[in-house]
Amino acid sequence: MTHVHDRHGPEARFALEAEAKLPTSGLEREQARGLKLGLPGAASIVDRTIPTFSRGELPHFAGINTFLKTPYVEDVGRCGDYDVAVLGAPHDAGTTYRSGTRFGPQGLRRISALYGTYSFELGVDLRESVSIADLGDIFTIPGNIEKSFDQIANGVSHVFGSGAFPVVLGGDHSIGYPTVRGVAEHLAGNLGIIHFDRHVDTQETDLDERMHTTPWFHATDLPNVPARNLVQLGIGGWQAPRPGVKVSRERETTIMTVTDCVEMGAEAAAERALEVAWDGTQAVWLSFDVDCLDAGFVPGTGWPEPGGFLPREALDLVRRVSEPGLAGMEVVECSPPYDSADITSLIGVRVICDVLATLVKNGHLPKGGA
Ligand SMILES: [Mn+2]
Repeated sequence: MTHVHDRHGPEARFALEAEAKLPTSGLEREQARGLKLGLPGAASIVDRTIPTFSRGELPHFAGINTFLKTPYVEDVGRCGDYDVAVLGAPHDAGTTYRSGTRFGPQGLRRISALYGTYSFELGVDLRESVSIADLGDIFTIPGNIEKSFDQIANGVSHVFGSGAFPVVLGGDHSIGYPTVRGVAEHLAGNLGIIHFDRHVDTQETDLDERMHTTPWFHATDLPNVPARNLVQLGIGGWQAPRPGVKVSRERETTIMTVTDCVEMGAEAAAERALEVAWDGTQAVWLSFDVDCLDAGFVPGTGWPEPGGFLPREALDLVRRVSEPGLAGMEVVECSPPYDSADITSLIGVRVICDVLATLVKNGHLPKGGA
């Protein structure tokens, strides 16, 4: 139906063909809503889709920064009306070196304004395919890790129970325990975990508390979250504490270093990760710590570590493991006070967008099928 010449690269050719098939009805709805709520533009404005008050995506530097400028849904009782619900977990009481991840949700939302809803290579326009709500943030309790855990577990449980796909904006990695708890309580079967990180995060306590070095010890103590279904990609360097390594050995988690993933190749590495996480499980949780990337790409994080993934390697892997059945995801350890030119938040948002678009491509979103 659409003629595209064959001198393009193969991926570009796919992209050009895919774009021709995407609808524009979502954009038209957004423009009509903008004119209704934001008044028609001044008489001198030639493009009559432009309102007087910015409503929706444009211009990228204007507006209130919800995630991807999606609607702020203040009534969390309505989150089940959406395919995807974004919620912040602004918690950094679990950090053991640099803090600041309490501002992670703000940083991620702020730079998400730079993104459109369309991915060229993936051939997906999120605006046309899924409804996304931004629920704002969980009320965490500064200085009280356990109460914050209970709040985060409540929030994630509510979202997952509503049928929306939860996207959690961290927060330090200690939130991995309550997020998993909030999902697992809904499942009759088991939950697997795919975890991107430089650090194992499997020790029982750190500095006498359940810090961001400990989420998977406690998550895999839950009755339906077997440690054998925890797979960790990108681990390595000088910050993987020995107590956690010991636990990984005892509990038979699966670890893949950066070298493992690169030398096996992304396809084989992702296949291994999926085999482990999906062995006998009903659903899988995706936990992405931005520090799985080389420190040069993520200055805004709690424990930057040289030698991690390149952004394109991590993005390739994360897309490959975004299979139907994913229960939800979190992006953690983004610490804007230490960031430079928003680049750490930028990659965090990119991971979320790539996962969502991949889930659209493979039919897991919108809920109930396309
Ligand atoms: Mn980490």
